[in-house]
Amino acid sequence: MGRYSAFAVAREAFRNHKGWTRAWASPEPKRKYDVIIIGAGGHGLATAYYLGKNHGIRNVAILEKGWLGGGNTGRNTTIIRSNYLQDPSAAIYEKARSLYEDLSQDLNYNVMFSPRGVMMLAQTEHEVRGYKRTAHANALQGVTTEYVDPERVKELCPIIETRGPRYPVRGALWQARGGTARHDAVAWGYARKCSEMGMDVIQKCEVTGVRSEGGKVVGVSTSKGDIDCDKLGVVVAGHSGHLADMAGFRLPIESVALQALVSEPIKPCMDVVVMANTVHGYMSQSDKGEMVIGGGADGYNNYTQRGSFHHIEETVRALNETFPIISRLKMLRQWGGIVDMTGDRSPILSKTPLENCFINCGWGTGGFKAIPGSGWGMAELMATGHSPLTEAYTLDRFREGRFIDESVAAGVAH
Ligand code: FAD
Ligand code: PYC
Repeated sequence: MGRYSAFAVAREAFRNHKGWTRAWASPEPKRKYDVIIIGAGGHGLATAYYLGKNHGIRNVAILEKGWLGGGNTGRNTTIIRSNYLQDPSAAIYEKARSLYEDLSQDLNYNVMFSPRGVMMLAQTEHEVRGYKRTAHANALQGVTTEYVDPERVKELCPIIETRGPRYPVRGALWQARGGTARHDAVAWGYARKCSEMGMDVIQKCEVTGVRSEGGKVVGVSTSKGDIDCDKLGVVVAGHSGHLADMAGFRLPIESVALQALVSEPIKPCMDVVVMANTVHGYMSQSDKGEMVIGGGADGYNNYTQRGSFHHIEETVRALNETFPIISRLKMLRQWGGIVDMTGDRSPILSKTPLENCFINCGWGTGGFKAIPGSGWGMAELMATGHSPLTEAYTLDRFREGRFIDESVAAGVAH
């Protein structure tokens, strides 16, 4: 699927409007559900959707303390790729990428998936070796990527200065079927489908406690009262530590702000996504013409869901050398989200010490791309107790030392 015109987007929004109403109206919670999912971000909503679609479990509530997609899902820079190194990562990220290809049709909602191609620049010898290695690993995993030389980089993205003084471009890892999608639409599309299946998407409903009996979850306390459930899915990204605390266990997660910014809109000048991980910067152009720009995660733990001036300077300065064209652009707005980082930069999709309580977190700086695959696997895990997609991502791996090291692929989080 290619890009959509503004008209097509407006028409789609109009058609979809009727379906939104129920989700936005936030029904009053019932007293008891088969499954409660905490967190109406992409991962929580996708989990609920595939519970209904793939496993016929529809007596489900998704509880959200704010609004639909108001967490990281609506704050990210929408890069979708599956060029990771380790086999379990390739499996879940490629499953997600392939589901994105047909997601608009599946949800009957235009998520504007745009497979425009993603390249990760190699600007040091270390990166050249790392990305060549990833390209070989991807070939074995059935993930289509290639290592390209600087001439091809320039062909794919003419605005790049490949001969930069400090970090010349030595090549890139290129994934032609990677790209972007509209982040809000992903949340809205899943929410509407959940709502159509009879699930309750309840906004402004903060979970304040997890209730258990005999080591087994029985429900949650919320700002709208107590609600019972047979199974609980905790899918709250940067707030995972708090929720785990309520459920009586600890997580190897650190919460950090990740910031991004957009420029004033300019004429189309870049139709691929570029990540420059050595200098900590990445950029793409939105359909409106804004340059969408991001850099590294904050260097200290915090829950500050906002942007900061020093970050603009750091990120834009880093990118200037590779993209001299941005040096005189005006920046329009900036923001931040709280990302949930694990030590090995891989997620956790797992049972927990509390029976029937499951957790999906640790996506850190890179979970938008994973939403459909994560939802698929998490739903299978919650419905059947096992999923091939999630089996490597247990909490136990941190105790047992079975890390899934993705610090190179995570890029902005390394
Ligand atoms: P969220 O969308 O944060 O959803 C969790 C929800 O839980 C929130 O809505 C929150 O309000 C709710 N919640 C929390 N506590 C409670 C409670 N007590 N009760 C009820 N609800 C609660 N990933 C990529 O793949 N590509 C990118 O280009 C990319 N860029 C990024 C850029 C930025 C600036 C940021 C911040 C992130 C980026 N990411 C990217 C990462 C990606 O956004 C996240 O990994 C992903 O969105 C996480 O989704 P989620 O559903 O787990 O979390
Ligand atoms: O995971 O591809 C990614 C990403 C890019 C920017 C932030 N995260």
